[in-house]
Amino acid sequence: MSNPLVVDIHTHVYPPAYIEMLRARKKVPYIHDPSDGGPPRLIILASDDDSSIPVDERGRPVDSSYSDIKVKLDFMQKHGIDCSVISLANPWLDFVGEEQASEWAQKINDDLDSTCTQVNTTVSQTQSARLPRLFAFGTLPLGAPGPEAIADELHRIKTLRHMRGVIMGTTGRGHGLDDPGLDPVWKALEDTQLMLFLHPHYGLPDEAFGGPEVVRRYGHVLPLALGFPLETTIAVTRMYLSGVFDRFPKLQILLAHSGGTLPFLAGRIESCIAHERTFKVNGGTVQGPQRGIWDVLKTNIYLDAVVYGTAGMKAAVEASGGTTDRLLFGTDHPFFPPLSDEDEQWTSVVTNYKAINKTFEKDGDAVAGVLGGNAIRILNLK
Ligand code: 5CU
Repeated sequence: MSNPLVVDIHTHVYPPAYIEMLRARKKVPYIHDPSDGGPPRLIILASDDDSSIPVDERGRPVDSSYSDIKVKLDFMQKHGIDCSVISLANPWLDFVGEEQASEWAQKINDDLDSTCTQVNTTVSQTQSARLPRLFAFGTLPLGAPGPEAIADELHRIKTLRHMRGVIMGTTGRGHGLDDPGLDPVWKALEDTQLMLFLHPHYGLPDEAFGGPEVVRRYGHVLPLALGFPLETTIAVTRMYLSGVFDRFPKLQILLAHSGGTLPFLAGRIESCIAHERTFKVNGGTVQGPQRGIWDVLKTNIYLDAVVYGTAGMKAAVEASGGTTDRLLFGTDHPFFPPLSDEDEQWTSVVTNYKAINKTFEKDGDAVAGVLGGNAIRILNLK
């Protein structure tokens, strides 16, 4: 089989204007420029802003790979990636207040769309590309005064040429994804048929890991390896429990990091619901979800293949109803760069390539689908 097309659907950017907004801030999320002229520090997670650590050493270094699209294109070339669906990185516009949320969302979305136009036009003029190089997931003004403004931006995003969906965190408008106030947003997502890329940022409270001292001891391992996937699992489970998928059966949701732990826990969630049957909402009793969780997984959920191992990959396929058609390759660039400066392929990316090849080694069509064919079909990347 000829080389399959490779599409990266999990790859982030901070456009330069967003970087400057973070640089102007002094509380999380912010960028700090060390006084010794060392690389700027990205302090976005609550656990990054640890007052027992000098501010010059907090968080992680942030270099041009976060904001310069040329660096992303070099990364794509080095890793054999034909096309990337870029999205704003966390924490998106979650912290932007109601006066400015819509303005910032429009600015970021227009900026991403025009970056795609510029790159795709240049590439098509100079090289024989097998696919346009870039598409994008937009961002939402979740802090806007009402959900209607979010729905309006979704309808506007739908008109932008390279937008194929939107990325969103797990808190919604601040009350979680079972908030009935989000119904206009779910409706707009259904109406536009834009993909919702659901991505974690907040993790779990330090206490879940044994307190701040324990979190500090192990750097980013506990928040990123465990906090992020559990956050996603909790968010989508709350959506499911509150009947969002009953009310909006046409939602299309791509879950980051292969659904967190949802593929593994779906059976347990189903069993616990069967033993509870009804829930208490606003002092009354309501029925639990009408649709089964396996049906939702097969109909409404897509999973990225950013899971770094065959066990997670197999769980993702199993949870998708035994098909590889809903699994999509991603890199998480620019997060998880190599620790050394060597000019080599990133271990984080190579590990995911290997996991895909090893899991589906006897099935070339499955490999081709997961690497790019599924994304091209599902997101219409032509
Ligand atoms: O693992 C990831 O996706 C990420 C991410 O997106 N943002 C971040 O701060 N760390 C890891």
